[in-house]
Amino acid sequence: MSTPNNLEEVTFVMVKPDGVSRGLTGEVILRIERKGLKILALNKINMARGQAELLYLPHKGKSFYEGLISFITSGPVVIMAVKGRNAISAVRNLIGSTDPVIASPGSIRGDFGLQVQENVVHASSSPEDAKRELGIFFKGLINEGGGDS
Ligand code: RTP
Ligand code: MG
Repeated sequence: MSTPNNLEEVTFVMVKPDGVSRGLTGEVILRIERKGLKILALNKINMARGQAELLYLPHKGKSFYEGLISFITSGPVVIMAVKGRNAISAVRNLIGSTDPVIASPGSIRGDFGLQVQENVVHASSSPEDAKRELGIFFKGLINEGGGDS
């Protein structure tokens, strides 16, 4: 986890198919907004396999990669661009550790998950990842300045 540095950042957040089908989209949005972060853009999509492969390119070749691609394309997801002070670290703290069993109670995964793959939410883990991931799903938003209200 990087040290807070007072940067205004935009991060990519997604409610995964398990979170959407369980009706947890509102809960995730509530926690993001309650924290003081702003949702710049939001969309409900069925992720194409090509988009999933781009999103999870850093995991290509890992044992869980194929299962992850199948899972993430198995049903609708809700994608968001989220802005605020140190938004990347702030959202990672809100969502908790990858494995919901280990994730702290009070975090989204800690409160709502039990499976490492079906762990409710995704969020970018570094400025480089945020830029890359936003570029896949919200092309133009950053360079155009985004809607800031
Ligand atoms: P995410 O990218 O979804 O926000 O999650 P993360 O950074 O906490 O975890 P990451 O290491 O990037 O892994 C991406 C997603 O792959 C699934 N996974 N399964 N079976 C496994 O051991 C395993 N490890 C990871 C999870 O859905 C994880 O969120
Ligand atoms: Mg990750």
